Amino acid sequence: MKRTWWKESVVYQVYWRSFLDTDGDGYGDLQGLIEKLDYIKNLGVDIIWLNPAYQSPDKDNGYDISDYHTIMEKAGTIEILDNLLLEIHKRGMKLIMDLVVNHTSDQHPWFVESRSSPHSPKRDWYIWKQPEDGKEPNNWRSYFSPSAWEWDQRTEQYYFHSFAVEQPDLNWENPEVREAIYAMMRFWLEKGIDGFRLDAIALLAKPDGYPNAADPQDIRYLTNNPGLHTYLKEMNEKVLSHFDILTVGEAAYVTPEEGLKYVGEDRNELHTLFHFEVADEMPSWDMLRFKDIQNRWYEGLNGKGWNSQFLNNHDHTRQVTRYGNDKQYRVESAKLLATMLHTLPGMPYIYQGEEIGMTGVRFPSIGDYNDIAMKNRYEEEILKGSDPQVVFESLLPLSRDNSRTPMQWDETPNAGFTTGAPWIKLNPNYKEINVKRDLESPNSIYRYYQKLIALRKANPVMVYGDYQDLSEGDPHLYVYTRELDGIRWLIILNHADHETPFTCMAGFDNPNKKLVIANYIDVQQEASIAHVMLRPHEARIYSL
Ligand code: ISL
Repeated sequence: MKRTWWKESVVYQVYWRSFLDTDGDGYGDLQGLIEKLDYIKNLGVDIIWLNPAYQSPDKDNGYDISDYHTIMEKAGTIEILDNLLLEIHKRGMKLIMDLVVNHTSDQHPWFVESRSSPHSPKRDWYIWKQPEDGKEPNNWRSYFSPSAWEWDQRTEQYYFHSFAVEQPDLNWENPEVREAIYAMMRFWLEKGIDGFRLDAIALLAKPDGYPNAADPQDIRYLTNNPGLHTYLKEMNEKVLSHFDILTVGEAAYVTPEEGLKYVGEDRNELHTLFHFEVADEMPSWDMLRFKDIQNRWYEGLNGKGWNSQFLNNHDHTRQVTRYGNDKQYRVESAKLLATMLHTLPGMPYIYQGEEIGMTGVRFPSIGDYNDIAMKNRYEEEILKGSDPQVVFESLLPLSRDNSRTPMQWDETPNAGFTTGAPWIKLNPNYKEINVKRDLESPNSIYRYYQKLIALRKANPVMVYGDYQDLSEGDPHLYVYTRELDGIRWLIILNHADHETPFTCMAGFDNPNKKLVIANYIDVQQEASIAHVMLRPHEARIYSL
Protein backbone atom coordinates (compact mmCIF):
# COMPACT_ATOMS: atom_id res chain seq x y z
CA MET A 1 0.00 0.00 0.00
CA LYS A 2 1.00 3.57 -0.54
CA ARG A 3 3.33 4.80 2.21
CA THR A 4 2.38 7.98 4.07
CA TRP A 5 3.58 9.77 7.20
CA TRP A 6 0.40 9.18 9.12
CA LYS A 7 0.40 5.41 8.58
CA GLU A 8 3.82 5.35 10.25
CA SER A 9 2.72 7.48 13.19
CA VAL A 10 1.90 6.74 16.79
CA VAL A 11 -0.83 8.89 18.32
CA TYR A 12 -1.01 10.00 21.95
CA GLN A 13 -4.44 11.09 23.17
CA VAL A 14 -4.55 13.97 25.65
CA TYR A 15 -7.66 14.37 27.76
CA TRP A 16 -6.46 17.82 28.76
CA ARG A 17 -8.79 18.34 31.72
CA SER A 18 -7.10 15.42 33.45
CA PHE A 19 -3.54 15.98 32.24
CA LEU A 20 -1.84 18.81 34.15
CA ASP A 21 -3.36 21.84 35.89
CA THR A 22 -1.14 24.94 35.87
CA ASP A 23 -3.54 27.55 37.27
CA GLY A 24 -4.87 25.69 40.29
CA ASP A 25 -8.53 25.58 39.20
CA GLY A 26 -8.60 21.80 39.46
CA TYR A 27 -8.81 21.24 35.69
CA GLY A 28 -5.91 20.35 33.50
CA ASP A 29 -5.21 22.95 30.83
CA LEU A 30 -3.44 23.59 27.54
CA GLN A 31 -0.56 25.27 29.34
CA GLY A 32 -0.13 22.04 31.31
CA LEU A 33 0.09 20.15 28.05
CA ILE A 34 2.73 22.58 26.76
CA GLU A 35 4.79 21.91 29.88
CA LYS A 36 4.64 18.17 29.31
CA LEU A 37 5.36 18.12 25.58
CA ASP A 38 8.88 16.86 26.14
CA TYR A 39 7.50 14.01 28.20
CA ILE A 40 5.29 13.01 25.26
CA LYS A 41 8.02 13.60 22.72
CA ASN A 42 10.43 11.41 24.71
CA LEU A 43 8.00 8.56 24.43
CA GLY A 44 8.53 8.75 20.67
CA VAL A 45 5.04 9.91 19.80
CA ASP A 46 4.36 11.61 16.44
CA ILE A 47 0.85 12.99 16.79
CA ILE A 48 -1.15 14.40 19.69
CA TRP A 49 -4.94 14.03 19.63
CA LEU A 50 -6.47 16.72 21.79
CA ASN A 51 -9.97 16.18 23.20
CA PRO A 52 -12.37 19.11 22.60
CA ALA A 53 -11.26 22.35 24.23
CA TYR A 54 -13.67 24.68 22.41
CA GLN A 55 -16.08 27.00 24.22
CA SER A 56 -18.66 24.82 25.92
CA PRO A 57 -21.10 24.71 28.85
CA ASP A 58 -19.27 21.44 29.49
CA LYS A 59 -22.26 19.17 30.10
CA ASP A 60 -20.46 16.39 28.24
CA ASN A 61 -16.87 17.44 28.93
CA GLY A 62 -16.47 19.58 25.86
CA TYR A 63 -18.48 17.46 23.42
CA ASP A 64 -21.21 20.10 23.61
CA ILE A 65 -19.65 23.01 21.72
CA SER A 66 -21.14 26.48 21.98
CA ASP A 67 -18.47 28.28 19.93
CA TYR A 68 -16.18 26.48 17.51
CA HIS A 69 -13.73 29.37 17.26
CA THR A 70 -12.79 30.00 20.87
CA ILE A 71 -11.33 27.96 23.72
CA MET A 72 -13.13 27.29 26.99
CA GLU A 73 -11.77 29.12 30.00
CA LYS A 74 -10.89 25.94 31.89
CA ALA A 75 -8.57 24.93 29.04
CA GLY A 76 -7.00 28.33 28.32
CA THR A 77 -7.22 30.79 25.46
CA ILE A 78 -6.83 30.74 21.72
CA GLU A 79 -3.39 32.36 22.19
CA ILE A 80 -2.32 29.44 24.38
CA LEU A 81 -3.64 27.04 21.77
CA ASP A 82 -1.64 28.84 19.08
CA ASN A 83 1.42 28.54 21.27
CA LEU A 84 0.70 24.87 21.91
CA LEU A 85 0.57 24.25 18.17
CA LEU A 86 3.85 26.09 17.72
CA GLU A 87 5.55 24.11 20.50
CA ILE A 88 4.25 20.81 19.12
CA HIS A 89 5.54 21.65 15.65
CA LYS A 90 8.87 22.82 17.08
CA ARG A 91 9.36 19.32 18.44
CA GLY A 92 8.54 17.71 15.12
CA MET A 93 5.17 16.44 16.29
CA LYS A 94 1.70 17.09 14.92
CA LEU A 95 -1.65 18.05 16.44
CA ILE A 96 -5.03 16.65 15.54
CA MET A 97 -8.08 18.20 17.15
CA ASP A 98 -11.22 16.41 18.19
CA LEU A 99 -14.13 17.95 16.33
CA VAL A 100 -17.82 17.45 16.96
CA VAL A 101 -19.97 18.17 13.90
CA ASN A 102 -22.91 15.86 14.51
CA HIS A 103 -24.31 18.14 17.20
CA THR A 104 -23.64 21.36 19.06
CA SER A 105 -24.46 22.56 22.54
CA ASP A 106 -28.00 23.84 23.09
CA GLN A 107 -26.20 27.08 24.03
CA HIS A 108 -24.65 27.48 20.59
CA PRO A 109 -26.03 30.69 19.02
CA TRP A 110 -27.18 28.59 16.04
CA PHE A 111 -29.44 26.55 18.28
CA VAL A 112 -30.55 29.51 20.39
CA GLU A 113 -31.66 31.14 17.17
CA SER A 114 -33.18 27.94 15.77
CA ARG A 115 -35.18 27.42 18.93
CA SER A 116 -36.48 30.99 19.05
CA SER A 117 -39.27 30.51 16.50
CA PRO A 118 -40.60 28.04 13.91
CA HIS A 119 -39.93 30.80 11.40
CA SER A 120 -36.36 31.44 12.40
CA PRO A 121 -33.97 31.36 9.42
CA LYS A 122 -31.99 28.77 11.41
CA ARG A 123 -34.99 26.61 12.30
CA ASP A 124 -33.96 24.04 9.72
CA TRP A 125 -30.35 23.93 10.98
CA TYR A 126 -31.51 21.40 13.57
CA ILE A 127 -34.08 18.64 13.42
CA TRP A 128 -37.54 19.76 14.54
CA LYS A 129 -40.68 17.61 14.30
CA GLN A 130 -44.35 17.81 15.15
CA PRO A 131 -45.62 15.52 17.90
CA GLU A 132 -47.18 12.21 16.82
CA ASP A 133 -50.50 11.66 18.61
CA GLY A 134 -49.38 14.17 21.21
CA LYS A 135 -46.14 12.27 21.83
CA GLU A 136 -42.55 11.95 20.60
CA PRO A 137 -42.25 11.60 16.79
CA ASN A 138 -40.89 8.06 17.20
CA ASN A 139 -39.69 5.56 19.80
CA TRP A 140 -35.92 6.06 19.45
CA ARG A 141 -33.69 6.42 22.46
CA SER A 142 -30.52 8.47 22.50
CA TYR A 143 -27.10 7.41 23.75
CA PHE A 144 -27.59 9.29 26.99
CA SER A 145 -31.37 9.48 27.56
CA PRO A 146 -34.54 7.39 27.18
CA SER A 147 -35.82 9.44 24.23
CA ALA A 148 -33.98 11.05 21.33
CA TRP A 149 -36.61 13.82 21.32
CA GLU A 150 -36.94 16.84 23.56
CA TRP A 151 -40.11 18.85 23.78
CA ASP A 152 -39.77 22.60 23.28
CA GLN A 153 -42.61 24.25 25.13
CA ARG A 154 -42.37 27.60 23.45
CA THR A 155 -42.56 26.49 19.83
CA GLU A 156 -44.46 23.25 20.54
CA GLN A 157 -42.23 20.95 18.58
CA TYR A 158 -39.67 18.29 19.42
CA TYR A 159 -35.99 18.55 18.57
CA PHE A 160 -33.74 15.58 17.97
CA HIS A 161 -30.61 14.68 19.95
CA SER A 162 -28.49 11.54 19.55
CA PHE A 163 -26.74 12.20 22.86
CA ALA A 164 -27.81 14.37 25.83
CA VAL A 165 -30.75 16.77 25.75
CA GLU A 166 -28.15 19.57 25.78
CA GLN A 167 -26.61 18.25 22.52
CA PRO A 168 -29.09 18.88 19.67
CA ASP A 169 -28.14 17.25 16.34
CA LEU A 170 -27.37 19.48 13.41
CA ASN A 171 -29.44 18.91 10.28
CA TRP A 172 -26.86 17.75 7.75
CA GLU A 173 -29.48 17.70 5.01
CA ASN A 174 -29.35 21.48 5.04
CA PRO A 175 -26.56 22.72 2.70
CA GLU A 176 -26.18 25.91 4.74
CA VAL A 177 -25.27 23.84 7.78
CA ARG A 178 -22.70 21.90 5.82
CA GLU A 179 -21.14 25.06 4.39
CA ALA A 180 -20.93 26.62 7.87
CA ILE A 181 -19.22 23.50 9.21
CA TYR A 182 -16.79 23.38 6.29
CA ALA A 183 -15.88 27.05 6.78
CA MET A 184 -15.17 26.35 10.44
CA MET A 185 -13.02 23.33 9.55
CA ARG A 186 -11.02 25.48 7.11
CA PHE A 187 -10.46 28.02 9.89
CA TRP A 188 -8.68 25.37 11.98
CA LEU A 189 -6.77 23.82 9.12
CA GLU A 190 -5.57 27.20 7.91
CA LYS A 191 -4.26 27.80 11.41
CA GLY A 192 -1.97 24.86 10.72
CA ILE A 193 -3.42 22.01 12.72
CA ASP A 194 -2.67 18.60 11.28
CA GLY A 195 -6.04 16.97 11.15
CA PHE A 196 -9.17 15.95 12.99
CA ARG A 197 -10.56 13.14 15.05
CA LEU A 198 -14.15 13.37 13.87
CA ASP A 199 -16.52 12.66 16.71
CA ALA A 200 -19.60 10.46 16.22
CA ILE A 201 -19.19 10.79 12.48
CA ALA A 202 -21.31 7.70 11.72
CA LEU A 203 -24.37 9.59 12.95
CA LEU A 204 -24.52 12.48 10.48
CA ALA A 205 -27.25 11.01 8.25
CA LYS A 206 -30.57 10.02 9.80
CA PRO A 207 -32.87 7.29 8.48
CA ASP A 208 -35.41 8.49 5.94
CA GLY A 209 -38.80 9.19 7.46
CA TYR A 210 -37.68 8.50 11.05
CA PRO A 211 -39.54 5.17 11.33
CA ASN A 212 -40.15 3.51 14.70
CA ALA A 213 -37.51 0.94 15.66
CA ALA A 214 -38.43 -2.68 16.34
CA ASP A 215 -36.10 -2.61 19.33
CA PRO A 216 -35.61 0.99 20.44
CA GLN A 217 -32.87 0.01 22.91
CA ASP A 218 -30.61 -1.19 20.10
CA ILE A 219 -29.51 2.21 18.85
CA ARG A 220 -27.78 1.00 15.71
CA TYR A 221 -30.50 2.82 13.79
CA LEU A 222 -28.75 6.09 14.66
CA THR A 223 -25.65 5.13 12.67
CA ASN A 224 -24.45 4.44 9.11
CA ASN A 225 -27.55 5.65 7.33
CA PRO A 226 -27.81 6.33 3.58
CA GLY A 227 -26.47 9.74 2.67
CA LEU A 228 -23.61 9.64 5.19
CA HIS A 229 -20.96 8.91 2.59
CA THR A 230 -22.24 11.64 0.30
CA TYR A 231 -21.57 14.09 3.14
CA LEU A 232 -18.12 12.67 3.82
CA LYS A 233 -17.19 12.83 0.15
CA GLU A 234 -18.35 16.41 -0.01
CA MET A 235 -16.39 17.28 3.16
CA ASN A 236 -13.34 15.67 1.63
CA GLU A 237 -13.68 17.43 -1.69
CA LYS A 238 -14.45 20.85 -0.25
CA VAL A 239 -12.10 20.82 2.74
CA LEU A 240 -10.00 17.82 3.72
CA SER A 241 -8.34 17.06 0.39
CA HIS A 242 -6.82 20.55 0.31
CA PHE A 243 -4.56 19.87 3.29
CA ASP A 244 -1.84 17.33 4.13
CA ILE A 245 -3.54 16.03 7.25
CA LEU A 246 -4.74 12.97 9.11
CA THR A 247 -8.46 12.34 9.54
CA VAL A 248 -9.75 9.63 11.83
CA GLY A 249 -13.47 9.01 12.12
CA GLU A 250 -15.18 7.70 15.23
CA ALA A 251 -17.54 5.17 13.74
CA ALA A 252 -19.76 3.14 16.03
CA TYR A 253 -21.33 -0.13 14.86
CA VAL A 254 -19.33 -0.56 11.68
CA THR A 255 -18.39 -3.90 10.21
CA PRO A 256 -15.29 -4.15 8.00
CA GLU A 257 -17.56 -3.86 4.94
CA GLU A 258 -19.06 -0.63 6.30
CA GLY A 259 -15.66 0.53 7.52
CA LEU A 260 -14.15 0.30 4.07
CA LYS A 261 -16.67 2.87 2.89
CA TYR A 262 -15.10 5.39 5.27
CA VAL A 263 -11.45 4.63 4.61
CA GLY A 264 -11.19 2.96 1.21
CA GLU A 265 -8.25 4.70 -0.46
CA ASP A 266 -10.15 5.02 -3.70
CA ARG A 267 -13.15 6.61 -2.00
CA ASN A 268 -11.76 9.98 -0.88
CA GLU A 269 -13.49 10.22 2.47
CA LEU A 270 -11.39 9.69 5.63
CA HIS A 271 -7.95 8.18 6.22
CA THR A 272 -8.69 5.83 9.07
CA LEU A 273 -11.35 5.05 11.64
CA PHE A 274 -12.07 3.77 15.10
CA HIS A 275 -14.43 0.84 14.89
CA PHE A 276 -15.95 -0.31 18.16
CA GLU A 277 -16.22 -4.05 17.73
CA VAL A 278 -13.89 -4.32 20.71
CA ALA A 279 -14.32 -1.24 22.90
CA ASP A 280 -18.11 -1.05 22.71
CA GLU A 281 -19.02 -4.65 22.02
CA MET A 282 -16.54 -6.85 23.89
CA PRO A 283 -17.05 -6.06 27.61
CA SER A 284 -14.13 -8.14 28.87
CA TRP A 285 -11.25 -10.09 27.33
CA ASP A 286 -12.32 -12.82 24.93
CA MET A 287 -9.34 -14.10 22.97
CA LEU A 288 -11.24 -16.03 20.32
CA ARG A 289 -13.54 -13.13 19.65
CA PHE A 290 -10.69 -10.62 19.58
CA LYS A 291 -8.73 -12.67 17.05
CA ASP A 292 -11.82 -13.08 14.92
CA ILE A 293 -12.32 -9.29 14.94
CA GLN A 294 -8.68 -8.66 14.02
CA ASN A 295 -8.72 -11.26 11.28
CA ARG A 296 -11.95 -10.00 9.73
CA TRP A 297 -10.79 -6.38 9.76
CA TYR A 298 -7.47 -7.34 8.25
CA GLU A 299 -9.19 -9.26 5.47
CA GLY A 300 -11.66 -6.44 4.95
CA LEU A 301 -9.18 -3.56 4.75
CA ASN A 302 -5.97 -5.21 3.54
CA GLY A 303 -4.59 -3.36 0.54
CA LYS A 304 -7.58 -1.01 0.47
CA GLY A 305 -7.77 1.06 3.64
CA TRP A 306 -6.06 1.73 6.97
CA ASN A 307 -7.19 0.59 10.43
CA SER A 308 -6.59 1.99 13.93
CA GLN A 309 -5.64 0.01 17.03
CA PHE A 310 -6.78 0.96 20.51
CA LEU A 311 -8.32 -0.69 23.56
CA ASN A 312 -9.16 2.36 25.63
CA ASN A 313 -9.81 6.08 25.42
CA HIS A 314 -11.68 8.72 27.43
CA ASP A 315 -14.93 6.75 26.97
CA HIS A 316 -13.66 3.32 27.89
CA THR A 317 -12.25 1.74 31.01
CA ARG A 318 -8.47 1.52 31.10
CA GLN A 319 -7.19 -1.42 29.12
CA VAL A 320 -5.05 -3.07 31.77
CA THR A 321 -8.10 -3.20 34.05
CA ARG A 322 -10.70 -4.19 31.47
CA TYR A 323 -8.72 -6.42 29.15
CA GLY A 324 -5.64 -7.34 31.15
CA ASN A 325 -4.75 -8.02 34.76
CA ASP A 326 -4.31 -4.87 36.83
CA LYS A 327 -3.32 -6.73 39.97
CA GLN A 328 -0.67 -9.44 40.16
CA TYR A 329 0.46 -8.99 36.54
CA ARG A 330 -0.20 -5.32 35.96
CA VAL A 331 3.21 -4.56 34.50
CA GLU A 332 3.48 -7.71 32.37
CA SER A 333 -0.09 -7.37 31.19
CA ALA A 334 0.24 -3.69 30.28
CA LYS A 335 3.35 -4.54 28.26
CA LEU A 336 1.67 -7.47 26.54
CA LEU A 337 -1.28 -5.32 25.47
CA ALA A 338 1.13 -2.69 24.19
CA THR A 339 3.14 -5.28 22.25
CA MET A 340 -0.08 -6.42 20.63
CA LEU A 341 -1.45 -2.98 19.77
CA HIS A 342 1.85 -1.85 18.30
CA THR A 343 2.29 -4.95 16.14
CA LEU A 344 -1.23 -5.45 14.82
CA PRO A 345 -1.95 -3.84 11.45
CA GLY A 346 -3.06 -0.20 11.79
CA MET A 347 -2.08 2.94 13.68
CA PRO A 348 -1.57 2.55 17.44
CA TYR A 349 -3.14 5.07 19.83
CA ILE A 350 -1.96 5.59 23.39
CA TYR A 351 -4.42 7.09 25.83
CA GLN A 352 -2.69 9.27 28.44
CA GLY A 353 -1.59 7.22 31.44
CA GLU A 354 -1.70 3.96 29.50
CA GLU A 355 2.07 4.24 29.14
CA ILE A 356 2.48 3.89 32.91
CA GLY A 357 -0.25 1.27 33.28
CA MET A 358 -2.87 3.42 34.99
CA THR A 359 -5.89 1.46 36.16
CA GLY A 360 -9.66 1.91 36.43
CA VAL A 361 -11.34 3.20 39.60
CA ARG A 362 -14.16 2.30 41.96
CA PHE A 363 -15.34 5.30 43.91
CA PRO A 364 -17.74 4.68 46.81
CA SER A 365 -20.76 6.69 45.67
CA ILE A 366 -22.50 8.02 42.57
CA GLY A 367 -21.71 11.51 43.88
CA ASP A 368 -18.03 10.87 43.15
CA TYR A 369 -18.78 10.43 39.46
CA ASN A 370 -19.11 13.08 36.82
CA ASP A 371 -19.81 11.16 33.57
CA ILE A 372 -23.12 12.30 32.08
CA ALA A 373 -23.69 8.92 30.40
CA MET A 374 -23.36 7.13 33.73
CA LYS A 375 -25.36 9.65 35.75
CA ASN A 376 -28.23 9.76 33.29
CA ARG A 377 -28.36 5.98 33.07
CA TYR A 378 -28.36 5.79 36.86
CA GLU A 379 -31.35 8.13 37.09
CA GLU A 380 -33.15 6.36 34.27
CA GLU A 381 -32.90 3.01 36.05
CA ILE A 382 -33.86 4.43 39.46
CA LEU A 383 -36.97 6.00 37.91
CA LYS A 384 -37.92 2.54 36.66
CA GLY A 385 -37.83 1.39 40.29
CA SER A 386 -34.49 -0.46 40.39
CA ASP A 387 -32.43 -0.68 43.56
CA PRO A 388 -29.96 2.25 43.61
CA GLN A 389 -27.03 0.24 44.95
CA VAL A 390 -27.54 -2.53 42.42
CA VAL A 391 -27.73 0.00 39.59
CA PHE A 392 -24.66 1.83 40.86
CA GLU A 393 -22.60 -1.34 41.01
CA SER A 394 -23.70 -2.46 37.57
CA LEU A 395 -22.48 0.85 36.12
CA LEU A 396 -19.05 0.84 37.79
CA PRO A 397 -17.04 -1.43 35.48
CA LEU A 398 -17.75 0.54 32.32
CA SER A 399 -18.17 4.07 33.69
CA ARG A 400 -16.38 6.50 31.41
CA ASP A 401 -14.81 8.07 34.50
CA ASN A 402 -12.62 4.98 34.83
CA SER A 403 -10.28 6.54 32.33
CA ARG A 404 -10.86 10.18 33.22
CA THR A 405 -9.12 10.34 36.59
CA PRO A 406 -6.14 12.71 36.61
CA MET A 407 -2.75 11.77 35.25
CA GLN A 408 -0.50 10.40 37.99
CA TRP A 409 2.74 12.33 37.77
CA ASP A 410 4.29 11.58 41.16
CA GLU A 411 3.56 10.61 44.75
CA THR A 412 2.92 14.14 46.06
CA PRO A 413 -0.64 15.23 47.00
CA ASN A 414 -3.02 14.91 44.03
CA ALA A 415 -0.23 13.13 42.17
CA GLY A 416 1.27 16.45 41.08
CA PHE A 417 -1.76 17.01 38.85
CA THR A 418 -3.10 20.10 40.64
CA THR A 419 -2.48 22.33 43.63
CA GLY A 420 -6.23 23.01 43.80
CA ALA A 421 -9.25 20.77 44.26
CA PRO A 422 -9.29 18.28 41.36
CA TRP A 423 -12.48 18.26 39.25
CA ILE A 424 -12.66 14.50 39.74
CA LYS A 425 -11.04 12.38 42.44
CA LEU A 426 -7.73 10.74 41.74
CA ASN A 427 -7.17 7.05 41.64
CA PRO A 428 -5.85 6.39 45.17
CA ASN A 429 -3.09 4.16 43.76
CA TYR A 430 -1.06 7.14 42.51
CA LYS A 431 1.61 6.63 45.17
CA GLU A 432 2.55 3.32 43.54
CA ILE A 433 1.65 4.05 39.93
CA ASN A 434 3.09 7.31 38.64
CA VAL A 435 5.26 8.81 35.94
CA LYS A 436 8.16 9.63 38.24
CA ARG A 437 8.54 5.99 39.24
CA ASP A 438 8.30 4.76 35.69
CA LEU A 439 10.94 7.22 34.50
CA GLU A 440 13.31 6.03 37.20
CA SER A 441 13.09 2.37 36.30
CA PRO A 442 14.73 0.93 33.18
CA ASN A 443 12.14 -1.85 33.01
CA SER A 444 9.01 0.20 33.51
CA ILE A 445 5.97 0.18 31.28
CA TYR A 446 6.93 3.67 30.04
CA ARG A 447 10.39 2.45 29.02
CA TYR A 448 8.82 -0.50 27.23
CA TYR A 449 6.53 1.81 25.25
CA GLN A 450 9.56 3.88 24.33
CA LYS A 451 11.28 0.79 22.94
CA LEU A 452 8.22 -0.38 21.05
CA ILE A 453 7.77 3.01 19.40
CA ALA A 454 11.46 3.21 18.53
CA LEU A 455 11.17 -0.22 16.93
CA ARG A 456 8.33 1.03 14.77
CA LYS A 457 10.49 3.87 13.50
CA ALA A 458 13.30 1.51 12.54
CA ASN A 459 11.26 -1.38 11.14
CA PRO A 460 8.74 -0.78 8.36
CA VAL A 461 7.61 -4.38 8.80
CA MET A 462 5.72 -3.23 11.90
CA VAL A 463 3.75 -0.77 9.80
CA TYR A 464 3.44 -2.28 6.36
CA GLY A 465 4.04 -5.98 6.95
CA ASP A 466 1.46 -8.58 5.88
CA TYR A 467 -0.31 -10.11 8.85
CA GLN A 468 -1.02 -13.77 9.44
CA ASP A 469 -2.67 -15.29 12.49
CA LEU A 470 -1.08 -18.63 13.40
CA SER A 471 -3.15 -19.32 16.48
CA GLU A 472 -6.77 -19.45 15.39
CA GLY A 473 -8.81 -21.42 17.92
CA ASP A 474 -6.33 -21.05 20.80
CA PRO A 475 -8.07 -19.43 23.80
CA HIS A 476 -4.88 -18.04 25.42
CA LEU A 477 -2.14 -17.68 22.87
CA TYR A 478 -2.13 -15.09 20.12
CA VAL A 479 0.70 -15.84 17.71
CA TYR A 480 1.06 -14.05 14.40
CA THR A 481 3.55 -12.91 11.82
CA ARG A 482 4.17 -9.64 10.05
CA GLU A 483 6.13 -9.93 6.85
CA LEU A 484 7.63 -7.39 4.48
CA ASP A 485 10.30 -7.65 1.79
CA GLY A 486 11.70 -10.93 3.10
CA ILE A 487 11.70 -9.80 6.73
CA ARG A 488 9.47 -11.87 8.94
CA TRP A 489 8.53 -11.08 12.53
CA LEU A 490 6.90 -13.54 14.88
CA ILE A 491 4.80 -12.14 17.71
CA ILE A 492 4.02 -14.49 20.59
CA LEU A 493 1.56 -13.45 23.29
CA ASN A 494 0.29 -15.47 26.23
CA HIS A 495 -2.76 -13.53 27.31
CA ALA A 496 -3.48 -15.51 30.45
CA ASP A 497 -2.94 -15.45 34.21
CA HIS A 498 -1.24 -18.85 33.97
CA GLU A 499 1.60 -20.50 32.10
CA THR A 500 0.82 -21.82 28.64
CA PRO A 501 2.94 -24.23 26.59
CA PHE A 502 3.92 -23.00 23.15
CA THR A 503 5.20 -25.18 20.35
CA CYS A 504 6.86 -23.36 17.52
CA MET A 505 5.62 -23.74 13.98
CA ALA A 506 7.88 -25.85 11.76
CA GLY A 507 10.79 -23.91 10.30
CA PHE A 508 10.39 -20.85 12.54
CA ASP A 509 12.84 -21.84 15.28
CA ASN A 510 15.85 -21.21 13.06
CA PRO A 511 19.33 -20.47 14.45
CA ASN A 512 19.39 -17.01 12.87
CA LYS A 513 16.31 -15.79 14.62
CA LYS A 514 16.71 -12.73 16.82
CA LEU A 515 14.78 -11.70 19.88
CA VAL A 516 13.50 -8.20 19.13
CA ILE A 517 11.83 -7.42 22.44
CA ALA A 518 10.32 -9.30 25.38
CA ASN A 519 8.36 -8.20 28.44
CA TYR A 520 10.19 -10.61 30.77
CA ILE A 521 13.79 -9.43 31.03
CA ASP A 522 15.44 -12.83 31.40
CA VAL A 523 14.62 -14.29 27.98
CA GLN A 524 17.81 -15.62 26.39
CA GLN A 525 18.57 -14.39 22.92
CA GLU A 526 19.83 -17.79 21.68
CA ALA A 527 17.37 -20.05 23.50
CA SER A 528 15.37 -22.38 21.32
CA ILE A 529 11.68 -21.67 21.03
CA ALA A 530 10.77 -25.11 19.70
CA HIS A 531 8.94 -25.82 22.96
CA VAL A 532 8.53 -23.06 25.51
CA MET A 533 6.50 -22.70 28.67
CA LEU A 534 5.31 -19.12 28.39
CA ARG A 535 4.80 -17.32 31.65
CA PRO A 536 1.63 -15.36 32.57
CA HIS A 537 1.13 -12.44 30.18
CA GLU A 538 4.44 -13.12 28.49
CA ALA A 539 5.05 -11.32 25.20
CA ARG A 540 7.94 -11.76 22.76
CA ILE A 541 8.78 -10.61 19.29
CA TYR A 542 11.31 -12.50 17.16
CA SER A 543 12.76 -11.55 13.85
CA LEU A 544 13.08 -14.86 11.96
O1 ISL B 1 -18.49 5.49 24.80
C1 ISL B 1 -19.26 4.86 24.16
C2 ISL B 1 -19.96 3.73 24.77
O2 ISL B 1 -19.34 3.39 25.94
C3 ISL B 1 -19.48 5.17 22.75
O3 ISL B 1 -20.55 4.52 22.25
C4 ISL B 1 -19.57 6.69 22.59
O4 ISL B 1 -20.57 7.20 23.38
C5 ISL B 1 -19.89 7.06 21.21
O5 ISL B 1 -18.98 6.38 20.42
C6 ISL B 1 -19.72 8.55 20.95
O6 ISL B 1 -18.66 9.12 21.68
C7 ISL B 1 -18.23 10.42 21.36
O7 ISL B 1 -19.28 11.35 21.26
C8 ISL B 1 -19.97 11.62 22.48
C9 ISL B 1 -19.03 11.96 23.63
O8 ISL B 1 -19.74 11.96 24.83
C10 ISL B 1 -17.89 10.97 23.72
O9 ISL B 1 -17.00 11.37 24.73
C11 ISL B 1 -17.23 10.92 22.38
O10 ISL B 1 -16.08 10.14 22.36
C12 ISL B 1 -20.91 12.77 22.19
O11 ISL B 1 -20.24 13.81 21.56
